[in-house]
Amino acid sequence: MSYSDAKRVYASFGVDTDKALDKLKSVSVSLHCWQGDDVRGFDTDPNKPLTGGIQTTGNYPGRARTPEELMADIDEVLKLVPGKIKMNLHASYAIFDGENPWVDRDKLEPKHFKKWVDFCKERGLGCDFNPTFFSHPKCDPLTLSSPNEETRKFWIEHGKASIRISQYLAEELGQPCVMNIWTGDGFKDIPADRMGPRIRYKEAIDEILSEPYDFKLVKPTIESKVFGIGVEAYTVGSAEFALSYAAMNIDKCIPLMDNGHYHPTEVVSDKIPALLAFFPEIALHVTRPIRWDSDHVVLFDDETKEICREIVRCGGLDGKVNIALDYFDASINRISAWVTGVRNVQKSLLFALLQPNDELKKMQDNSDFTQLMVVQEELKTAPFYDVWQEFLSRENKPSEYFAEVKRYEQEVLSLR
Ligand code: RNT
Ligand code: ZN
Repeated sequence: MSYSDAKRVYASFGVDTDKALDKLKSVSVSLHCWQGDDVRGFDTDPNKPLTGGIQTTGNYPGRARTPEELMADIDEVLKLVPGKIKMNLHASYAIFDGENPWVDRDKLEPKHFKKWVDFCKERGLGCDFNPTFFSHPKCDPLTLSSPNEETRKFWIEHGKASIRISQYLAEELGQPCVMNIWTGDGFKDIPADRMGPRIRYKEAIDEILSEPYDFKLVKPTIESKVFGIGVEAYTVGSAEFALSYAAMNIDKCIPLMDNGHYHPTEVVSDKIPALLAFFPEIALHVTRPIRWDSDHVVLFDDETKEICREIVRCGGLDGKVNIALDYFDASINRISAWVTGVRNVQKSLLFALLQPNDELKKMQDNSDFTQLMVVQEELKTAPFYDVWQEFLSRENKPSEYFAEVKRYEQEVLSLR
């Protein structure tokens, strides 16, 4: 089938494929730098274990070891993904050199991200940011919720430094910077005090957000989690904690949902309209949970499609939903992991944009559930492939990317 045939099929369902393609082009997806080096960063010993309840597994050759290697790998990804991309950095990816020697996380400054700003400017990208509250000797193991004054102070200073860096990124790049606060604070076993750490966490975030910033440019987000590896019994920043914090501070921050951070039968797709009934803006980490792991490569699967359908149906593409990727797989080619995940989010968004959403809503409101089921099922086998191929060709991106991934692996990654 060709694009024009596919266009006709979708038109018979009342869908304009050209309109869908135009919309998809404008949606920005935030690309997580940490897929390229298994979340190691450049500011601490790269051979230390990851802490904070997250883990990468696998030892596929070719991980990026320096800023130069990571940037080269991101360029390779940008060659292979269509659509609008934004960078997403963690503070641990600060770049130190002779002029700007190493400083600890509480002393980070915008200048440590100047090379990233240059990288983004040259490629016309915006940039999101994350303070890094894990994999560091000052995790005791708690950070913002630690009972130790000195530990807490260190991490609060890191949070404030991150606000200043986020403001710098937004100003330099002319696009808002989403700054995500996530800590892996929690306990392996049944705690004696669940309230104390949460009060300290709340007060610590208050202090971080007391650092001046323009809320139109810097969008602090609060990410919740259900449990992590080694912190199975209790997570300080639980769903209720994070959501309540965001709800009580609606003029200062927004909630972030990572779809790997809930109980297995809970779905973020259903939570999107629930939150948008109250919050003008939300943020997402799109990932794929499997059993105990929340960070597998995003696939073109039912829940990713459903998440994107809710984003589209709730008007999320008009500035209400900030979409970021968050996964890390060290067991396969990392470029491929990145590209596959980005493309699958975009495919899911396109799939959602190719639904006759107004018609489907009408069927629901008229209690015409029989037709609703039939039409939704018929649409699953509509010629989606041809519309996706059209998007790639309009964006001048190759349809097939595995051969190029393999070439880069042979010529670049395997030499590391
Ligand atoms: C961890 C959280 C968090 C991290 C990144 C690296 O479970 O999802 O967002 O993955 O900050
Ligand atoms: Zn996340």
